[in-house]
Amino acid sequence: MQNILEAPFLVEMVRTAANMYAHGWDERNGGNISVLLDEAKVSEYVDVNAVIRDIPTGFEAPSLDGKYFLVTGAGKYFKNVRYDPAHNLGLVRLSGGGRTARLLWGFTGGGRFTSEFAAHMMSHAARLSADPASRVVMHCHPANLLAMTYVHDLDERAFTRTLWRMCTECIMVFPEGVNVLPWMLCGTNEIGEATAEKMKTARLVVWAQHGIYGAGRDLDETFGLIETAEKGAEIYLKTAHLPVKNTITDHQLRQLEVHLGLKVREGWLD
Ligand code: 2HA
Ligand code: ZN
Repeated sequence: MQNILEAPFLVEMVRTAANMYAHGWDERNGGNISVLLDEAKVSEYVDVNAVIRDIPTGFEAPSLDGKYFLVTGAGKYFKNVRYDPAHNLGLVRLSGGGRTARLLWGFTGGGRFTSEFAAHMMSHAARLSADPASRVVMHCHPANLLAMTYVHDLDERAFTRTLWRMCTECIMVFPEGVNVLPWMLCGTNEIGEATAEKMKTARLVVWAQHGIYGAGRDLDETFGLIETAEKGAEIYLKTAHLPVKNTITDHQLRQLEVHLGLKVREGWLD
C-alpha cells in the first residue's frame, strides 16, 4: 500500500483547497469539494474492504452506488486542509443506493462529509449523465459573483450575457452559460435536487446571495470555470456604475463561436 498523502489525487485536492482559500473564496468553513475517484487508483492507497465507519447520507443516489469520492469535511476550514489532510478530508464509497457513505480514510476525530454532500452527489449524478468524464464538483463563495447577485437580474440568460460581455474569455470557457438558483436554504436535499437539475445544462450554477457551484473533468478545469466567471463578475462590478462606452457585441460573440467552434447555449445570443 502506498502513502495516500503522496497520491496525486490527494496532493491536487490539498493544493486546490489552499489555492481557493488564497483567492478568498472560502472564508472560515465556507466551500466544499468532492472528486470522483477510480477504484483502481484508490486501491493503491487504501484497503477498500477496511471500512472505518458508515455515515448515513440522508438521500438516495442509485447511479453513484459503489463509487468513491474524496470530499471535504463538514465545518472544516479550507485554510487548514494542507496542514492536516486526514482531519479535514475523507475518502468514502457510497453504498445502499447512496444512502450510506462508507469511510475508508480521513475524517479523523469523528468528522463527516460536507453539509452540502447532497448537492455534491446529486450534481455528480447529473453531470455524469451529461458527460461521463465529469469528476469534480466544487462550491465556494467568490465575492464578486456573490455581489453581482445583489444588483443584477437573476434571469440566467441575462446574467450569463452580462458575464460573456465582461471579458472575451468568458464565452470561450463557459459557452453553455451559467445557471442561477434563487436564494434557498443550503445544506438540504431540496437545494441539492435544484442544483442537480440546473447542472444538467451547465457546469456553473450560481446560488444567489450565497456562492457558486462548478463541475468539471478535473480540479483545474473546475477551478478555472469559477475563476473565469468570478473575473467576469469583477469587471462587471468595476464598471456597472460607470457610463459604458464600449462592449463586446453579440456579433463579436458570434465570431468567437464560429472561430472556436463553441457550443453556445441555444438562443442565448441575439
Ligand atoms: O460548507 O459553504 O454552503 C459551508 C458552505 C455551505
Ligand atoms: Zn456555501
